[in-house]
Amino acid sequence: MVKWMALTALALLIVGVVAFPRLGRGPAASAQPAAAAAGPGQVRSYFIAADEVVWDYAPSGRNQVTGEPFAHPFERLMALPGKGVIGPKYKKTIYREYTDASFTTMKPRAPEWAHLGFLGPLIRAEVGDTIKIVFKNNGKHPFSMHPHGVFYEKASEGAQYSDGTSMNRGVAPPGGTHHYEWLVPERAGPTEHETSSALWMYHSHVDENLDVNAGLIGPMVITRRGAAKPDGSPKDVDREFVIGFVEMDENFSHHFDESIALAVEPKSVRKVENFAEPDYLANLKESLNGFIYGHLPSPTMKKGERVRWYLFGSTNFEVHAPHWHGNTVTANHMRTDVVGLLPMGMLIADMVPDAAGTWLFHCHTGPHLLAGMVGKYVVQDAAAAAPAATGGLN
Ligand SMILES: [Cu+2]
Repeated sequence: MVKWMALTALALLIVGVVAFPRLGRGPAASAQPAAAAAGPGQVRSYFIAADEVVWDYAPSGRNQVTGEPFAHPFERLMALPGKGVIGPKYKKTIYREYTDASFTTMKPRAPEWAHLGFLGPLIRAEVGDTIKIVFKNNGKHPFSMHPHGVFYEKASEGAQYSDGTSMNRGVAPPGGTHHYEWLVPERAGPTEHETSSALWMYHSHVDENLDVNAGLIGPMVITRRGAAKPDGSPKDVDREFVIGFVEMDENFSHHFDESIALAVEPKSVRKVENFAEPDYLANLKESLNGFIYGHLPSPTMKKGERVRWYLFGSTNFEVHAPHWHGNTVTANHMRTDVVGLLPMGMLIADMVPDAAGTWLFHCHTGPHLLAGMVGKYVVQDAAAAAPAATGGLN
């Protein structure tokens, strides 16, 4: 009996030694470590294409902050068509959401998300979920979707570089499709000291500068496990806004030549590399989600609501200082009304507005404000009807 028990114990020990590494640590498990990293949450599917568009940074042709025609020479340089400049319209490639893998019907963007502008669709998940994306490249260059924060295998990284293997890491050729699978483990969500949701981004990372300056960038919000409504948004927040302080260097976009062709006098547009020359600056767009000089569809909320602002920067040489007039926020546990964004930096600011009115929201970096990095947000009295669809020019 003792001998049998000893043999059984020995057998269990051997099985344990052999089997245990397969569960989490041995070579056999390395093909799918992600399953253990995420959790038994939902699969959230998205169908996203890279589409070519002509984007207008200032569609009304007027300064929507002053309410006047563009007058200052710098405003005119940035926002009006004319001799030697391209004007407010540029050829771009942006991420757009579709209803299914046929990519025939675009998914309508809800009115309260009109402020996203040229940003890609908001991808949402809760910790424990899996994000699956079918990506269709309708552009003329190879493009990808490279995510920040979430867990991915190489095939879902969206960036090609030498690491000793030759596999495709998630780049779709022109006309091609790629399937991404991103897992959402705890480390993709907020820490216990943060708000109930975390902000990330995704962007194309084939020729990163040219791709992002072409327009391929979008937001992703991950909500703490158990803290999300069915749509993935945090339960403890009434209203969310995503604002990219997006400096688009159109001089370094895939589409610069095509954009020059949109100018009223294409032959008069000079290509220069000196950052300080007006011909260069005219194509350095300091935008909020692709809008300049007050054209951002105004984020609209009610007094007393729990409002979450998700802010991020883009990929050029830039430092932004988002500033709210009229109300304050809590960001990084600090009460403030100015925050800072480094290139591709991400930040969450929570606001419970107590001052009703239409207020400025702008970058406090002087040259950026001059170049049009300014919009407005609206706080309605609590008794007002539901906030109207934000049409932009209010
Ligand atoms: Cu700025």
